[in-house]
Amino acid sequence: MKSKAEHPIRIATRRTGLSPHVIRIWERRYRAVSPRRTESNRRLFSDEEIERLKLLKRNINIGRSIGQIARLPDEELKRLLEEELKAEREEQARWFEDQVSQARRSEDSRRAGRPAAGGGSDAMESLVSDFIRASEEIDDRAPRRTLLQAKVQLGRMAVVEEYIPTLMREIGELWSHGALRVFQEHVASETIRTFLGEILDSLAAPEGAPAAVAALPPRQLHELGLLTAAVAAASDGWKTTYLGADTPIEEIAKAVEVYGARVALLSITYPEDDYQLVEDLRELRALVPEDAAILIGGRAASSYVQRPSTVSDASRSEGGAGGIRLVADASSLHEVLAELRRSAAPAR
Ligand code: B12
Repeated sequence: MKSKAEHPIRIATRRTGLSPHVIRIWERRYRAVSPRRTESNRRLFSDEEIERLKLLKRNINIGRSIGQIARLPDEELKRLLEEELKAEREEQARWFEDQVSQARRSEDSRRAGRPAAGGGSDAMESLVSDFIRASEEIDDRAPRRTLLQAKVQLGRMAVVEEYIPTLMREIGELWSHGALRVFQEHVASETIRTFLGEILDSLAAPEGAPAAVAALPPRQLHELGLLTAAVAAASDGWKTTYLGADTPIEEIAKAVEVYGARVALLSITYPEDDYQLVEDLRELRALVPEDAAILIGGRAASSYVQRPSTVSDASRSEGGAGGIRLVADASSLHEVLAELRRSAAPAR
C-alpha cells in the first residue's frame, strides 16, 4: 500500500541531503518532481517523491546530469544505478587482478635479487597524489576509485589509519593555501566519509560482541577522525554504531543506554575553547552509567580532557578530568579497547 504521508520541504531536505534550493530548481526547471501545494502555496512531498529525490541524487553522484535524468521513471533510475554498481565491481575485479600480477612480478624480482618496484611509503605517497589529482577532475567518482585502489594496494586498516589521515592533512594544506577549492575539499571529504561509512557497515560484529557508540558532540562537524576510530573499534570486534556530527548530549546518552554500550567514542577537532562543551561533557558523564567508558580523541580533545601519562593509565584509571579519557590515535584506541574488554563486566 502506498503511504499517504506528506512532508514539507524541510523534511525532504533532511531526508535527502539536498538543499531546498536544489529541490526547488529540480522541480521548477526540470520537472523532476511535482509536490502538491497547500492553499498557502507551500510544497508537500510524498514519501515516494522523497525516495525519487534520493534516487536522482545518487544518479548525480555517479556522474549523470539532472537534465539527462529528471524525467526518467523511478525504475529506470534504479536500473542506471545497478548498471553503474556492476561496472564498478568489474573495474574493482580487474584492478585486483592487476595488483595480484604486479605483486607476483615484484616477488619474482625480489627472488631474483632485483629491487622490487613501489615500497610501502612510496605507494602511499603516489596514492595520495592520485587522490588529489582525482579531486581536481570533473569526474566526481574519480576520488572514490582511488580509495578503492588504495584499499586493495595497502589493505583496509592501513587505508583507514594511515592513508586517509595523511591524505586529509595534505588536502587541508592545499585548501588553506587556496590551491584546492572549497568544493573540491567537500567532494574529497564526502567521498571519504561515505567510504568509511561503508567499511563500518561491512564490519558485522560477532554474536555477543560488546557495543560502542561513536558521536560528535554538539557543534562538532569534523567527522572523519571519529569515523576512522569507529572503524578501528569495529575491526576489533565491537558492535559500533555511528551517530554522526553535532549530536545532542542527551541523545548520545540515550544511545549508550539503548545499545547497552560499554564505550562512547567522541571526537573534538575545533575550536579549543568552547566553554559550553566543557559543560556538555560533564553532563554526558553524569548521564551515562558509570561502567560505560567515554573515550575522546581529535586534535582539540586535549583542551577539554587532561592527558593521561600512559595508555595503560588511561585504560585503568579514569585518566582525564571528569572521568573522560583522552585517546590520541587508533593504536592507543586498540590498546584501550582491549584493556576494557579484559576488565569488563558481563554485557549490560
Ligand atoms: C575536512 C575538513 C573540514 C570539513 C569536515 C567535513 C567532514 N564531514 O568531516 C568541514 C568543511 C566541515 C570543515 C569545517 C571547518 N573547519 Co575544517 N578541516 C578539515 C580538514 C581539511 C581535514 C580534517 C580531517 O578530516 N582529517 C582527517 C582525519 C582522519 O584526521 P583527524 O581529524 O586529525 O583525526 C585523527 C586524530 O585526531 C584521531 N582522532 C580524531 N577523532 C578521534 C576520536 C577518537 C575516539 C580517537 C581514538 C581518535 C580520534 O584519529 C585521526 C587519525 O589519526 C582539516 C585540515 C587538517 N590538517 O586536519 C581542517 C581543519 C581541522 N579545519 C579547520 C577549521 C578552522 C574549520 C572551520 C572553522 C572552517 C570555517 N571557517 O568554517 C570549520 C569548523 C566546523 C566546526 N564547527 O567544527 C582548522 C582547525 C584549526 C585549528 N585551530 O585547529 C583545520 C586544521 C584547517 C586549517 N589548517 O586551518 N573542515
